[in-house]
Parts: sequence; C-alpha cells; structure tokens
Amino acid sequence: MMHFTKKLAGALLAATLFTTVASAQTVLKSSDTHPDGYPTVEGVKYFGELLKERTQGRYSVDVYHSAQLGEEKDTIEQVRSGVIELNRVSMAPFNGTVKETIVPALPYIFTSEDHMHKVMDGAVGDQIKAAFEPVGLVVLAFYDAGSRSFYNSKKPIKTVADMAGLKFRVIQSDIFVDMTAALGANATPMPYGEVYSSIETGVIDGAENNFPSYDTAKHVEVAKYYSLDEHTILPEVFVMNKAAFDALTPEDQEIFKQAAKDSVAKQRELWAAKTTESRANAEKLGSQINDVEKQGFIDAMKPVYDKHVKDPVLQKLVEDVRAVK
Ligand code: GTR
Repeated sequence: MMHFTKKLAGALLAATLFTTVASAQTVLKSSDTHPDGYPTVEGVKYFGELLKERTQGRYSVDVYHSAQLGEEKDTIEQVRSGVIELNRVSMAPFNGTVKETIVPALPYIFTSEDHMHKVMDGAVGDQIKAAFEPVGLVVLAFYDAGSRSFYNSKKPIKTVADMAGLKFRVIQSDIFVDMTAALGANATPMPYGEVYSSIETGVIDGAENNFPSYDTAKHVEVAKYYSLDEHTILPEVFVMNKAAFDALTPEDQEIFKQAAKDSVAKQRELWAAKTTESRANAEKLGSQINDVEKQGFIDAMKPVYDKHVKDPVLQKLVEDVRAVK
C-alpha cells in the first residue's frame, strides 16, 4: 500500500511538473502561401528558432506553409481575429484596409531594391508599420520579394502596345487592377492558388510575379514568356496579432522584435540566392525572358497615381519615398 501511494504521488508530481512545463511553452501558428523551403517560410522559421533560443523554449513557431490554412485574404482575417498569431503575406492584399500600404505597392515607386530597403528600413517604413495597429496587427518585419513582372502563354511583351487585350491574373489589390488596365490589358484579381489552372485552361493568358513564385508555383510550365517590366518592388510583410503581442511582457516584446529584425538579414540573403536559382530553373524549363521598353510602362502609370494618391497622407509619403536616395 505504502509503495503504491508513493508511486502514485510520484506520478502525480511528474504530471504536475509536465503540465507546468507544457503550459509555459507557447507554440505560435504562422501561415504562408509558399511551399516549405521558400525564403519567406525559411525567414519565419528562423525567427522561430531565435525566439525559442532566446526565451529558453517558452515560445516557438509552427509555420503552416503551402496555403494549408487558406489563401492570403482568408489568413489575414485569421491573424486579425487571433485564430492564428502570426502571418507572412504580401503587402498588396492590405491595400484596401491599411491605406499607407498603397505607397510601396505603387508601380515604379522604388528605383531599385536598394532604394526599397532604405525606405522600408527608415521613417517611411515606420509610418507604414504603425498604420497596421488600428486593424489589430503589429508588423514584425518587412521581407524581400524582388520585383514583379508580367508573364504569359502567348508572346513576349516588349512595349506597352504588346499588352493590348491580354488577360492577366493580378494580386488582390485595386492598384494592380488599375495598373494593368492603364497598360491596355485586362486584370482579374484571384487567389494565388488558382493561377496555374486558370492559365492552363485559358481562362487567363498569364499573371505577374517575381521569379521565385513563377518557378515554385510552376507557372513557368503554362506561361513561358516572362517579360521584365518590373512594375513593382513590393515587400512582404510579417505580422502578429496585436492582442497577442500586447499580452507579452515588455522583455518578451523586445525579444520578438529583435528576432524578427535578425530574420530579415537571413531572409534577404535567402531571397537573393533563390531569385538566381529560380530564374535559371525557369530558363531550363524553356522560359523565354526578355527586356521591355520600360519608359513606356512608367509613363503609362500617371492615371494610377492620379486615382490612388489623392489623400494628402499618401501624397506626403510618396514625396518622402522619392526624397530617399
Ligand atoms: C508572391 C507573394 C505571395 C502572394 C503571391 C500572389 O510574390 O510572396 O505572398 O502574395 O505573390 O501573387 O498572390
């Protein structure tokens, strides 16, 4: 009897200890539309590793890659409502809810990736970050996504005139719809996951994206003409549910911010390597990549700016971006 009681007490103690340890470990859920190994997925995983290390295992991250939790628009709702704590998405799907995100999504607003980094790492980036708070999100980091260009199944696009009548899937933002219309083509915003089959079945002629997306989503198989108009240098955004962030201790908030900051350097490095690899892979699969007469594309963007940059806050932000050299 005595022996049994002792054993029971031991088991109870172990169970208590286990629950204490278990409850002190929080696994945060993060979504990504891209497959495992993609630079954004790896950036967030790295953030999770740093977090685990720096909080002695109290926090870690599980990345639900490959759109396991749904398409971007849906996962944005999930992170805003707290169903998931973290999310890595593009900036463009926020254009309708956080007006400041319109600025980095404007065509040809950035003159180079370097320019984009300087802007997003500086005061403009801070202003855009702050603008996410009223919609229940804290921006932990901006990640790289290179530049987006049009690709299609029909022909190389060399001048704006070549765009006439083509049907493109664009990322879900009015800026992209109006940009495409201003170039004389038709735009259909649709979820990323539907692009491949829509091109394959001829519902659309092509889409627009960077090399790593073109390659990993296999769009290259159905749209071999990739024309380097490089209309946007659109950053990605890594966000956290604001209530979840606010519930952290000030010390932990600092750890989260620093880990996110440290993951940016890692993601940028991975991004550069993946872009080279994906471009080469696309070419190997038969993609024909061509330069375009870019000035014509730039000149055609005036109506997009006229329509979307009316708000004085945005006008000032555009000026601020242009002042960064
Ligand atoms: C990619 C981006 C994704 C997604 C996708 C799209 O470049 O990394 O987050 O927004 O584009 O076009 O839907």
